[in-house]
Amino acid sequence: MDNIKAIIFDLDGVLVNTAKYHYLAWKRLAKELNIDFTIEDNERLKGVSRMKSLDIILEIGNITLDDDTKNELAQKKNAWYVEYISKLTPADILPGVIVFLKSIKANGIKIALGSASKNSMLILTKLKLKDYFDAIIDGTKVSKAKPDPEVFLKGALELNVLPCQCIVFEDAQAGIDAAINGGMLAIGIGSKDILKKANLVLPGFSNIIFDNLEL
Ligand code: B16
Ligand code: MG
Repeated sequence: MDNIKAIIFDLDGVLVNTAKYHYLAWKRLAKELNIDFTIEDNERLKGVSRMKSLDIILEIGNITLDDDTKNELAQKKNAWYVEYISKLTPADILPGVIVFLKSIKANGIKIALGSASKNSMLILTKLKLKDYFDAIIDGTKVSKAKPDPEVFLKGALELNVLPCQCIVFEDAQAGIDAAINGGMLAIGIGSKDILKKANLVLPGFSNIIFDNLEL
């Protein structure tokens, strides 16, 4: 742990549970398209880009559409999603996150965001979390989706640290793969059964401080 200089956080599913709002908005769209989209299907969308998520839903419904129609549908889903997350407040930050962020800062470790979401800025603003971050890399700044390591490597570069000096916190297998592909340590937030390749898996940040992390 002595060589660790930065921590990079995924957003959805790690700092805040926005997955439920993604689900509500995709479910609404699926209903309009007469596709039966379940909460189990929603697991496949975690950490995946907006367009790839739509592709998965269309695949479930066995529907093929042209790019213009797909763009329209993705925009429609996003408008609903933005409406849902407009109600987010700091009370929606997941338990233990603030204490953990403060313990990182107290150790002189830098903090970055590495999220696929193009709505990251809006979410961080609503949660009043922006000031904790020394670098924010999100879906508006990357061209390659996780498991490509681009989002995390850009974070390391912006913080001026080496990938091997970074720990990534992720809730999606694609994100764990991205961290490992980038030569970083990966800590999963969630279940060991799903996040099999992570160096460590924690159920969440309750009672976790940087000083007590054992890797
Ligand atoms: P948006 P993360 C990801 O965020 C979500 O997990 C994923 O479900 C979503 O489709 C993706 O962001 C794109 O989000 O439509 O807001 O651009 O987990 O990488 O923080
Ligand atoms: Mg996530």
